[in-house]
Amino acid sequence: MSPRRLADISQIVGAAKKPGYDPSGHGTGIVHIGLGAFHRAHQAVMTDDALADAGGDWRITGVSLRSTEIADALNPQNGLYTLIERGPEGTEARVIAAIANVIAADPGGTLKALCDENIRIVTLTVTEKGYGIDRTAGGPDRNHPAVAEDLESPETPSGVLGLLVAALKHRRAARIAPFTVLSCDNLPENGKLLRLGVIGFARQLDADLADWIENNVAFPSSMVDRITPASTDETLAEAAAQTGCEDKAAVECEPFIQWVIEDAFPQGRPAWEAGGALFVTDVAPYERMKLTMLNGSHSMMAYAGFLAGHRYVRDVMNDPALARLVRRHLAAASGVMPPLVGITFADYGEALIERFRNPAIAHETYQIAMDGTQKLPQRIIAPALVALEQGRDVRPFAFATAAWMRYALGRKEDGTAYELRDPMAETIQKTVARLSDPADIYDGLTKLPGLFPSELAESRIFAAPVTDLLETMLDSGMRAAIDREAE
Ligand code: CS2
Repeated sequence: MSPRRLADISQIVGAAKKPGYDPSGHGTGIVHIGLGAFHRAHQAVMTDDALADAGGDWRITGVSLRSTEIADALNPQNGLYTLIERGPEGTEARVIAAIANVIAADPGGTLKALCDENIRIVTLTVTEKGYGIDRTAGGPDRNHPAVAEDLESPETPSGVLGLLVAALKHRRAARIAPFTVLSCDNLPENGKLLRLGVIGFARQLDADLADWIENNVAFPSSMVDRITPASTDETLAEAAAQTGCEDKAAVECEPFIQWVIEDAFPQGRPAWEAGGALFVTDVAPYERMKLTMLNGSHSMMAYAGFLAGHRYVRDVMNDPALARLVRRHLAAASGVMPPLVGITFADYGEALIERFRNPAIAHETYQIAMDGTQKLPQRIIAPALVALEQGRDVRPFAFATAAWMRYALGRKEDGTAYELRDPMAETIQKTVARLSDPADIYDGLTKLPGLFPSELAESRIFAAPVTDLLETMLDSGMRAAIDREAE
């Protein structure tokens, strides 16, 4: 007989830890947009800790803008799901009760939830491409489909900027205090960026509203960190073993968790420090460190590792030549940042190596390779430019760039095609179609809009190693390129 579906804490019969509070005693105070595995392994967990420690009406209404999959999994479970932490020494499970309900593919329902006076914070994990912000100009990106659509019909929005602005407009008119907007995506100064996007979007419609948002709404920045691979059947099987219940929304992650948040919450906030959150006045240096070191080396590993035939990050770390290149990348990345009080970059790098090596985490290189055009600017290109300006070694960044360019060709060395999974996939394909000369590929890809600043792209110091490395990757293969580079 198959086990009963998880729907109530009293059903849990396995080793999984139960929530330290009665969820029915707490109202909702947060709307979270982008209810993927990462949110369930990170902010929802810290909120669960905060509820257990300090109480409050801070449960979460989750929103999935397009897909209904997670709502179909979580709503029948009353928001309960199992978190599986996999460390080198073993696995621990706990049931999280912070999510109260899920709204899916329902813009009207989402707007209503955002207008609810009990909601004091809106958190977001919509990925880099989800915001619709022009990062170079700092404002809404009119070419983003949801932005374009919502500017046409701002009363019935369905995208991030449109929904936030419509909700703030309604709250202002109804004299309900605005919510605080907290971005939790891997973008530099994510709060500032989102603020510019929201105010810029509002300004297209109503200058008074834009001014009011500017003066009344807080957009703290935050740095988030926890390695969270996509859930698999094994995740669900582990959850069933640990809870005695069927759980279709289980997630798995590493034991490490970090959240650094700018403390600007005029309408209050959960006691997230109970889960280990660090509140600071300036998140930017923490964000830069994480994006440049963790995410930068992740992207390098993803492109080079995928093409060298490594399915998981842990396999990359078991490849001695690639592991050397990861260390080299981390060292170069730590060289382009000003010091951060209280943190030794070399120690942070060693800790990252241990995390990447975690044998219990199956994190696919193909998953990390997704959305390269959205990730490269902050992970590889900005650090490369700093290295160039400071006369430092640009080679590690050139290697990562060449690996991405090789990946952008969309076929493995045996000719098998794979999907690029990038919002610019079509443009990339058009750009590289029929190109075989590394210099032409370099030229085409560095001219994609908004990606490579011309100071970097046109510098021989950067262009020469990228095209040389790309040539080796094309002529002799990724394996040879890695081995030669690691010598
Ligand atoms: C990864 C991140 O998929 C990716 O691009 O680099 O999701 C990474 O695992 C997280 O940022 C870790 O906190």
